[in-house]
Amino acid sequence: MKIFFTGLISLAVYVFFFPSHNIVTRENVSKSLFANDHVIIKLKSIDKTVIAASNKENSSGYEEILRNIAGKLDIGIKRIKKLYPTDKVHFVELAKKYELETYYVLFFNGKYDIPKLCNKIEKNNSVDFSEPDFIGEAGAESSKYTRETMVPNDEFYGRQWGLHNDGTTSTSTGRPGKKGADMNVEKGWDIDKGSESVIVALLDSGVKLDHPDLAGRIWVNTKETRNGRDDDGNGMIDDINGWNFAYENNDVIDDAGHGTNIAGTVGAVTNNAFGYAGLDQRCKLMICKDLDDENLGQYSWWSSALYYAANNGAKVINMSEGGFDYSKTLDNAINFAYDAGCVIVASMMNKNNNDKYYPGGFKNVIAVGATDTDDGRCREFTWGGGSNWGKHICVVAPGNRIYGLDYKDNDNFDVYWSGTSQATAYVTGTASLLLSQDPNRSNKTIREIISKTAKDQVGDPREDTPGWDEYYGWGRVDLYAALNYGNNPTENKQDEKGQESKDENKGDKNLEQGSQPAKADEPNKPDVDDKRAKKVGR
Ligand SMILES: [Ca+2]
Ligand SMILES: [Ca+2]
Ligand SMILES: [Ca+2]
Ligand SMILES: [Ca+2]
Repeated sequence: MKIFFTGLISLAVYVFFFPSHNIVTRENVSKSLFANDHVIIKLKSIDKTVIAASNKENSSGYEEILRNIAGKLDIGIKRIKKLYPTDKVHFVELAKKYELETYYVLFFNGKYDIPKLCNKIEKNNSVDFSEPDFIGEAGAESSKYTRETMVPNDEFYGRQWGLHNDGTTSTSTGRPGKKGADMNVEKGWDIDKGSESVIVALLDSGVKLDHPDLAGRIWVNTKETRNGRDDDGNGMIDDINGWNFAYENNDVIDDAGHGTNIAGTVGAVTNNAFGYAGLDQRCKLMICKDLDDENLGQYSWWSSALYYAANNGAKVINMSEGGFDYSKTLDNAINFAYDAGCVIVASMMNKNNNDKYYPGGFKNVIAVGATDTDDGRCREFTWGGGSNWGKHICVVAPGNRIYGLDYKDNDNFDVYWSGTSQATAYVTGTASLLLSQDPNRSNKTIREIISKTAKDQVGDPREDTPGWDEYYGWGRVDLYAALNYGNNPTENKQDEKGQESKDENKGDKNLEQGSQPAKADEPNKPDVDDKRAKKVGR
């Protein structure tokens, strides 16, 4: 018999009580979610000559402006936080271009109508804009699974249908799996297994740093030592393996589980007769914890994590997370990281509809949907939901029932997660392998190769029409084809055909849906107490 423990994120939790981050919801009005004890304020850049004459640091000048604004509006300031702690070493000019030093988070005492407050703040002449600190969530949910008949041995690779699909795993809706409906990795690994010089940033819930199946895979900031000082001048103190943006410290241990599954999917130690195989066998994983212990994340955390990842050498940024709200702040942070050369991969999210989620909805992001074991769009994950679609989708990849590493127990391998999160991790691994093969490839080139070599018309022909379509994007990613790019004369032909389809921007289709959006919003969190016990920070 199967035993499921679900980690469903509950809207009821947001509504009734959320002690650590003061979350409110306006679910009955829209789907916006934002923090209610602070707002983001983007100030106008101060004239540098004025600053010089007044003999003040820029930051104290900005803080003075913020205090004036708060004073006029009678807001009691609790704390002023720079959204982007100044990195004095990396991409200094680019940071100026994007005016990152003018972004602040203003924490206040008392309760306010946040959108109204932002409007009032925006009326001040010194302010470019003010917006709520929106909240998104991880793009997957977990289940635990006890197998009924198969006798497990110590080789779990057979469960990883996304890497090698033998057709024995059925879809969530009971359709048979399809042999070969996978990332085509075994042939891909003959071409390239990865490179230690490629850094992949995981913007997620953290990672189980001591997991033996991640040994040697975690990025180490060699310019930093544990001494209470910011040795490398990147704005963060003792950031050895990354940074915890959710709790503002250097402890990047996973307290929610999502991040450890993603880390293993991208980069579990392969071929060590233990646990699972990672798609990229050598890249280094930079841990940017930007989801809290409930797998929720504020956009301010995501934005400063993007800044950190880009500054500290990440070439690929995995964002298996998404929020419903558009944000200028997050948009700007994405563009900064993209201009810094990063490939940014993010989830379409899991509502089985065409709602647009961010950062997946931004132009400079590779937005990834999920397929099931039959190569069809996942219309129902193991826990419900389904892979979103829309005009911004780039590609799809396996994302249902993705077994991986557990964040609590190094010897437990009976955990799988399902969602566009896992599909995102597979595309991230593809991108990092393409960079291993040729480190000079730009983010634009990486996107092109992944798009052009994706397998078209693998799913339901009513959705997966020839060329790009809004359900599968360019198709299901194929690692071998990607690494073999340039050696296959049929690739360009497919691309031309697909580009035409994309430009047409298909209208609505009257498609029969395989499943209804499932009850992802119902509270069901049996292990909450354990999570509370492990909570870090504040
Ligand atoms: Ca540092
Ligand atoms: Ca230090
Ligand atoms: Ca392994
Ligand atoms: Ca298609």
